Amino acid sequence: MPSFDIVTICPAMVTQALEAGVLGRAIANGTIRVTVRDLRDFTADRHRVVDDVPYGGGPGMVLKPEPLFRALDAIEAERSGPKTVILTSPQGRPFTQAAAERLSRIEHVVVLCGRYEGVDERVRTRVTEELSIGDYVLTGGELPALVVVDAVARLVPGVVGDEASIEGESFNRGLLDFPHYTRPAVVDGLSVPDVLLSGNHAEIRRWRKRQALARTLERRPDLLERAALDEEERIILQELQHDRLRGMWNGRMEGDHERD
Ligand code: 4GX
Repeated sequence: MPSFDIVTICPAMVTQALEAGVLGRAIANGTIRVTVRDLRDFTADRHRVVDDVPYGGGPGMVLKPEPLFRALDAIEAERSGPKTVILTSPQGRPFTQAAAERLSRIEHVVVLCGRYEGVDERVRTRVTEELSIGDYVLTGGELPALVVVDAVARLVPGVVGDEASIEGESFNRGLLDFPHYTRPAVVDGLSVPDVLLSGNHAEIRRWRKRQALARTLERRPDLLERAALDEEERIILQELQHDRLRGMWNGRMEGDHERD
């Protein structure tokens, strides 16, 4: 069974989040196992101090190395086999769906939640990968740890009810998702696109492909460089790029007209 250890100075925040929703159910029924460890339990002093001032001066505090080393020693003593130890930080490599898929094939993953200005640099000797969930600054590594565990756990067979929803989904093919609709067919004067009511499944498939490609081209053109497109998708993409160029050209010509 895949299992995770999360080491944090804020175990309540992590535990609470894990009790709810799809992950909560997967943990309750034993599909995955998550152990939340309080970093303060691995301190040796009366005040359970986990942080200290930075050598060289400067603002803020740094997580002390010994409690993190002792926590990792305790986790390693409980298990054999290779250790995957993740540190979440803005300095990490981007956490992507590809990374989630790789991690979902690993038996046991340890996630260290950083706090304050970060962790003593020597802790990185025990870290196998440093991951960032995005280019913004949070107050701690707990939310990133939960993001990583959530994205990885949902790929474990049995965690998400419908396996087909993982297979067909956005990012699986490296593209953004197509638009979804449900009943009623009209709401507040807004209709569902006719094609989705047509019952023509070949047309519906093509429409969805075009929508997914158009959105990706518009919002995340960077994804198209690595997307795995089939022949039909390559043709649709060429059409969309052609339409886009023509739109820009026509826009310029209208502008010229207005200036006359
Ligand atoms: N994606 N943060 C970590 C403290 C810290 C700093 C350096 C270790 C090294 C973040 C993110 C993120 C804020 C979590 C700083 N820990 N983590 N924390 N974005 O912003 O992963």
